[in-house]
Amino acid sequence: MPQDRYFQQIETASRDYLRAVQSARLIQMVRNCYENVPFYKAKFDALGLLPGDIHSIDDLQKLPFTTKQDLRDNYPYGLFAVSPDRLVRIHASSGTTGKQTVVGYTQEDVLHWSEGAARALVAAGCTKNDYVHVSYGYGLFTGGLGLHDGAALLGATVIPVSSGNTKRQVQILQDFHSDFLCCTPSYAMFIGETVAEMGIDPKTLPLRGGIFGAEPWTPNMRKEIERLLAIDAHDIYGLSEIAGPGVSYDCMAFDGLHVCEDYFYPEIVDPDTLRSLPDGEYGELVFTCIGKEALPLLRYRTRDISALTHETCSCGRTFVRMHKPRGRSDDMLIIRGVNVFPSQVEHVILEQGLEPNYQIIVERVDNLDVMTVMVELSDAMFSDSVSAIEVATARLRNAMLSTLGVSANIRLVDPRTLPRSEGKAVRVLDKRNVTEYHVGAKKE
Ligand code: DLL
Repeated sequence: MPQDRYFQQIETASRDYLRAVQSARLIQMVRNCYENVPFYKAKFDALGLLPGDIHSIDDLQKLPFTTKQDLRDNYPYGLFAVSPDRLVRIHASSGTTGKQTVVGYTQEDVLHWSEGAARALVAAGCTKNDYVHVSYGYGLFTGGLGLHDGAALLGATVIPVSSGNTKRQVQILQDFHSDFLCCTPSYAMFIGETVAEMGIDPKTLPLRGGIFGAEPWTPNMRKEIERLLAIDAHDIYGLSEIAGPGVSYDCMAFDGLHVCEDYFYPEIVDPDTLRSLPDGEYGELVFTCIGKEALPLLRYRTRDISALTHETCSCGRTFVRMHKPRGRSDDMLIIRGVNVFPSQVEHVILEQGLEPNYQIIVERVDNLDVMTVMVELSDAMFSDSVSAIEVATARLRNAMLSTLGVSANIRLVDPRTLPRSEGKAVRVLDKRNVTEYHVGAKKE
């Protein structure tokens, strides 16, 4: 019988108990920030705020926000609260331009982060008897080492494959008896397609589940991965500034992601007014680290758009749940004045029975924004008549217009012709200002 939870007592604690833990940790965190990070001392001074003004988690809203720009302005180590002798790890989130965001961890921080990842694995049904195949990239990106350390803490057997060489991944899945696969959802799709290409029946693979995250993915994409790999596909969320994968995770109820709120306290705010929003309302997700030593961020604006619910989940966990992030306030495309999230485009594609292998290209022609959505045909559709493909193109064009409120050129392309990704999928080519970014994470 697999264990229900990694840390039963805290994951099912009463709300009162959780609030007591959160309050005690916040008070300590605020002191750490004020005493050890000149950036926060200056912010507190400007607000006329002292650590002693924070008595409980209810005082959170008195605290200043922190942004990615603040991290960049203090590059690389300016917001760290500990001396180098206490640091045991550095990570960074990659960028296509500009400076990376550099983050650091003490031994204790790595332990808390690993615990988040271990909780995610257990929530997906993983046990210490399982083999965990990690195909997230290892390196400055937190995916590989995050799931690696989480699986090791659980006592499972880690297979640290990293990403790339997809046929070899499939061979390892088969030969090494991998029970759980950890990678981005787009790479899971690619691995699933490769399984099919290699003529392997996915049901013959030992694989039982997958822990997929690092980019937004729709419920339909989950179904597709589950079909391709004959597994349960679980979501895991995180961001390097807070703790890499394991900040939140979904359980067997698949009804939102449980936030490890004993370490990372979430809020939803209106991105324009910064006013706190109640349960159920979508806005920008903000996290305050309440158990972190090296980089104790206060009210960090993630730019991810989500909503919270404090209702107890049917799985019994009491941790607040966040809705699947539906995009970012900064990956939102504005096409002829209309806000478009790449995840909405994906949703429409899947609704039309097409494959979630797509790319969105935005250009400016004669001062007008033009959006082209390229979608790969499945092998079955590829062999359809030209007129059937024309009908599918027209249907998709109409569906895009009615859902997004803006028209898009549709190009259905041959199977396996769009670039595949071993990490986060590059979904958007915005040629208007010549930047290229990932769904879910604008890389600057
Ligand atoms: O992507 C950490 C991670 C690794 C999470 C492996 C899950 C699995 P960053 O590179 O700093 O960290 O990117 C963080 O990715 O703000 C979101 O926009 C996006 N993101 C991460 N997980 C999810 C998810 C890692 N499950 C940024 N769903 C975040 C949607 C996600 N978006």
